[in-house]
Amino acid sequence: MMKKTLLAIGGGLIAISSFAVDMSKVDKSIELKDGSTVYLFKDGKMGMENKFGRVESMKEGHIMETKDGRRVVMIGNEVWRLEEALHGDHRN
Ligand SMILES: [Cu+2]
Repeated sequence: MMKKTLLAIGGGLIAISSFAVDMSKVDKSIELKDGSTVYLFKDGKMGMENKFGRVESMKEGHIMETKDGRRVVMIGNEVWRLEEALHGDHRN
């Protein structure tokens, strides 16, 4: 789900997305207990984003706990792919 934030800049209203993930590459995202997010790519591999919105490297096989108490095993460590999915639209 996209959270839209309205910012008043120079008298005009600009809608920005605080969640700029290219969802065409990401199958789903899972919120973790510590506030970070795991993005699951369509090929089953994962990338991690910490609670500050930065892409983080994590060892494959690491067990993470989701917000609702389930366990997720880290598959892959798609740092660069996630970086591109999250921030690729910032580049020209
Ligand atoms: Cu992880």
